[in-house]
Amino acid sequence: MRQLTETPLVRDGKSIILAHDHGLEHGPTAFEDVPERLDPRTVFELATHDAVTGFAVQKGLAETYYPSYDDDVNLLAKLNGTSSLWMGEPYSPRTCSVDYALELGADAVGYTVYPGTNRETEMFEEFRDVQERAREHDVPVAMWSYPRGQALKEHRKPSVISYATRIALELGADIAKVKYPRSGQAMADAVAAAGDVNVVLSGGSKTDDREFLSLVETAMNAGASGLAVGRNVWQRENPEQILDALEAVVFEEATADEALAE
Ligand code: FBP
Repeated sequence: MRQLTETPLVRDGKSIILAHDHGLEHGPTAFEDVPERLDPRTVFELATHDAVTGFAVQKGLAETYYPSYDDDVNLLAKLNGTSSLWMGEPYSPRTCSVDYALELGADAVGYTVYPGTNRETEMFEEFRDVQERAREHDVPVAMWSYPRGQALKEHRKPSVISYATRIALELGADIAKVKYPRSGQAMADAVAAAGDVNVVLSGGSKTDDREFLSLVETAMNAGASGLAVGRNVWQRENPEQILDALEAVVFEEATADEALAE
C-alpha cells in the first residue's frame, strides 16, 4: 500500500469516483427514473466534470465508450462484478484481468471483496492476484470492501466497517470504499483502522441533496478521502449541480449548507 496523494484518481489526497457498474450490479431497473442514462454516453459525459477524479465501469462499457473519453476521464476499471439475479452466497467473479484493463487504458483498477461470506477465501485469493499484478504495473487498487454473509446481521455496524477498511490495508489496497457506518465517530474509527489507505464513502441509494451532502460533509470531517458514488449522482435530474456541490464539499472544504447556497 502507498498513501495516495496525487495520482490520476486522487487530487490533493482526495477523490470523487463516479461509479457506473449498476447496469451489471442492479440491472436496468436502476435507470427507471432516468431512462436517458441507460445510454452510457450520458454518464461518460458526466465523468468529464472537473469534480470527478475517476470513473468506475466494467470492461464492456470501457471497451465501447472509453476510447472517445480517454483524454478527459480517468478510467477505474472494475475487475469483478455480479448481477442481482444471483441469489446465492454473495460472491463477485472476475470479469476482467489487470492486463486487459491496462490495454483499455485504465488508470486504476477496482475489485469488490465480500469479507465474511462462505467464499471469502476465494475472493481473498483472487484479490491477491489482482493486487500483485497491479503492483507490477504500478496502478492503484481500490477495494470495494463490503462485508456480507450469513453470519453478519448488520453490514453497516461500526465495528464491521472498521474491519472492512482494515482488511483493505491488510490485503494491500490503496483505496477502501465502504458503506457509511452510521455516525461520524464510526467513520473516524474506520479511517483510523485503515492506516494510510484512503477511505472513500460509498454513495448508496438516492437521497435528497441536503441529506446526501451532509453525509459527505460528516464523512470528510471524519477523515474520509472523498467518495465513490453512483446513484446519488447519475439518478438525479440535474447531476451536474450535485457534482458542483460535491466538488465544494470534498475539495474546497465547504459545508453542505455553503455548497447548497452556491
Ligand atoms: P452507489 O453510490 O450507487 O451506492 O454505488 C456504489 C456501488 O458500490 C456501486 O459501485 C455498485 O454497483 C453498488 O454500489 C453495489 O451496491 P450493493 O452491493 O449494495 O448493491
